[in-house]
Amino acid sequence: MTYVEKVLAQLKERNPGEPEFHQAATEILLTLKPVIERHPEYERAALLERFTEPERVVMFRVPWVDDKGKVHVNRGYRVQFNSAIGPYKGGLRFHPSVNLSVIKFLGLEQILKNSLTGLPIGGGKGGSDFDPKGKSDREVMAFCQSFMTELYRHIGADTDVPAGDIGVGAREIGYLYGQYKRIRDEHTGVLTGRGLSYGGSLIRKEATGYGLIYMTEEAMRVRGDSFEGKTVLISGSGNVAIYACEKVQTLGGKVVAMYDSDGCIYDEKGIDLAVVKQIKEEERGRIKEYAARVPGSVYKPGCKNIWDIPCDVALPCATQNEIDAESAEKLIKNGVKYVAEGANMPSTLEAIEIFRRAGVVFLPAKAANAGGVATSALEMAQSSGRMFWTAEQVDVKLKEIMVNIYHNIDRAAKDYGFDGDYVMGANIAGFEKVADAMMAQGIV
Ligand code: NDP
Ligand code: 2IT
Repeated sequence: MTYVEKVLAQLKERNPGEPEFHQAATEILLTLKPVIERHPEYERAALLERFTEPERVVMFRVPWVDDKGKVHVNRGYRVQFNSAIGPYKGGLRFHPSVNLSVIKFLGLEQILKNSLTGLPIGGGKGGSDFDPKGKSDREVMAFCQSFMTELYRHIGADTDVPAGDIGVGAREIGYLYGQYKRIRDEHTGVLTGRGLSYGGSLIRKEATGYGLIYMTEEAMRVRGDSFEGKTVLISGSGNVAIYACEKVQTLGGKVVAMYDSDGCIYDEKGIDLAVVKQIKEEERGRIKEYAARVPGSVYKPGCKNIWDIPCDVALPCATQNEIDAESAEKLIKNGVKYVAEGANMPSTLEAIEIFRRAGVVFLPAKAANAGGVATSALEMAQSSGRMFWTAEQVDVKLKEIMVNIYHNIDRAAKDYGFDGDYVMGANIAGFEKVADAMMAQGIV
């Protein structure tokens, strides 16, 4: 058994019942074999054992009272995974499917993603099994205040800086920040994705979606290709999906389908994004409404069949494991050329293998969706400097970062003899910097 296989087997044994964490660790560790072969000193320093063991895991009770006076108890998490290259940084997810396995897979991915941005941020992730859907603003506020009443003691602008993820947007960040400030009595960059009136950065809201498209555009450009005239599928209809759609449309692509967890809309003429924004951002409604408002569009209950629709570009922007082997086969049969992951781990290990064998240009999440956290780091820089950059300044930096990441993962893949394999490239390029920093800092 090689060192990598031994660490992976131990990880599965030590962390039973955590399938998402096993999946992310398997994908990452197996691609690191050639790096380990070049660096035998890593095994002597138990580097992979340390890399896959979170520095700290916090789990806590979050009690809150609903509008009818009923008391609820949710579970809160913060996994502070790796601080070798900077303070822990990563989002908070509020969704009923959240458990320790989900937060650990997201945290592990975040370490390498944050390294790829080239900015000084370590990896962390947190969240709760609380479901903000269908709750009143007061209920969401009550939950956020209770959540922060425990979380505040573990975070700080130079220690750990949470942000949004599924179910955590501007409203939740506002309530969380308000409670942090009230307890600590200080204004700091302790959360990113803040509103513009209290320290947020321009373009943070758009950054993950825009960044995804900037990287895909670069992968197209080097192949003499572009978004012009391309048919695009985007899963989800949340923050990442909406701003990916916006950028695709400005580059001349046609987005024909989006979804939420109830069902999928198909609009042959191209999605009218203003209608989607109105429904999702203003009304917090369901995507089904779109078909009622836009003549010629159709709604299909159940969201998985989005991948049956023929397209040139597929952009999964909802959640983990939304593209399985069957969906990957369908996409390939229908001629997909590019798959770029806006969501975290949206493709199963089998689906990735199918894309790889078919020669699809596959841009993995930790590279393709790094624009969000990169812009969070730009928000941290603005907070520390007590100043703001213009939207154009932030957007230029974001684009530069995404283009750089593309070339770094391309170079790392080539360097190790895996030309065009961006899963290898992203894991290797992300890991090299973290490994170097961990080795330099001794056994900690
Ligand atoms: P939002 O909460 O804004 O939107 C999530 C979207 O995905 C909604 O349309 C939601 O539908 C759908 N969705 C969520 N869970 C499921 C599910 N189990 N099955 C089907 N659909 C689902 O989240 P974001 O747009 O912020 O996040 C989307 C993805 O992007 C996540 O994987 C996140 O980790 C990743 N990401 C986000 C970043 C950010 O900056 N926000 C940065 C990098 C990655 P419904 O409303 O019905 O639940
Ligand atoms: O998955 C992610 O990178 C995010 N949810 C964004 C994290 C951040 O700190 O901006």
